[in-house]
Amino acid sequence: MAVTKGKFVTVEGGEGAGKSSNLAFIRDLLEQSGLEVVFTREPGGTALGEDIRDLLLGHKHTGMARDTELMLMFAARAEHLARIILPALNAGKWVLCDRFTDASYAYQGGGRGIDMSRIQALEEWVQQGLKPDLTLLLDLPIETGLDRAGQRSEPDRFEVEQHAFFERVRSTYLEIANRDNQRVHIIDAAVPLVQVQEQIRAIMNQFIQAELHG
Ligand code: Z5A
Repeated sequence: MAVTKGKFVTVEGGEGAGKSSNLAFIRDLLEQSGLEVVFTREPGGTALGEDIRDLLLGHKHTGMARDTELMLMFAARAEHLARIILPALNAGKWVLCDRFTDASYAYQGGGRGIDMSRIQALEEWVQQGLKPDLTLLLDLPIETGLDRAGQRSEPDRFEVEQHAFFERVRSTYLEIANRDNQRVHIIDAAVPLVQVQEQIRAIMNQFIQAELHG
């Protein structure tokens, strides 16, 4: 499964980090370089995955067991890989995904306290070696992110969590970035959008140049 042609780019971050605000910008950068981009998200990205997303983010199953939550994330991911991500990569397209498995480590591992080795076992089973080629982690203090997110619609099943949950999510993301610093780039997302996009542009241009021109 790990043999692919296109490149796999993911964007991660906590609440209100600005993923939605920056994904279109990243997509434009890729397309301006002449790349064919498949833009998708997790949980979701397929018809079945979007149904699972509704179960995960909605309030119908408040109190869902944490193992159920983790396995639903990976069930949606298995479908997403089989139907969207792998066919696109194998066809030479680039895939730009709003969240992926780092979020399972951050939210289900860090946030909910599931043993990381159990998440790793699912990752190996479902992904069989496939990992993103590049990940942008939009990082900012919890308070700033919650203030920004609070100005939007109804909170989902994750957004109603307590401050300590989001601190654990953030520190797990930062641990991943420090451990896997070739793949994961930390973006300071607390600054104005134009400055966030300057950081993103620098990393994306360097990555695209390296991939296209060696
Ligand atoms: N999840 C999980 O637990 N495990 C997994 O494996 C996966 C996911 C894959 C999916 O939600 C949820 O699933 C997520 C983790 C969990 N938890 N939650 N919640 P999502 O990713 O779809 O939703 P989200 O995290 O809430 O992201 P979002 O809705 O896309 O928000 P955002 O991207 O973080 O922020 P935004 O909408 O771009 O910006 C928020 C506001 O801030 C907005 O008004 C912007 O105009 C403003 N903004 C953005 N940037 C700036 C700057 N730089 N300055 C000032 N204001 C700004």
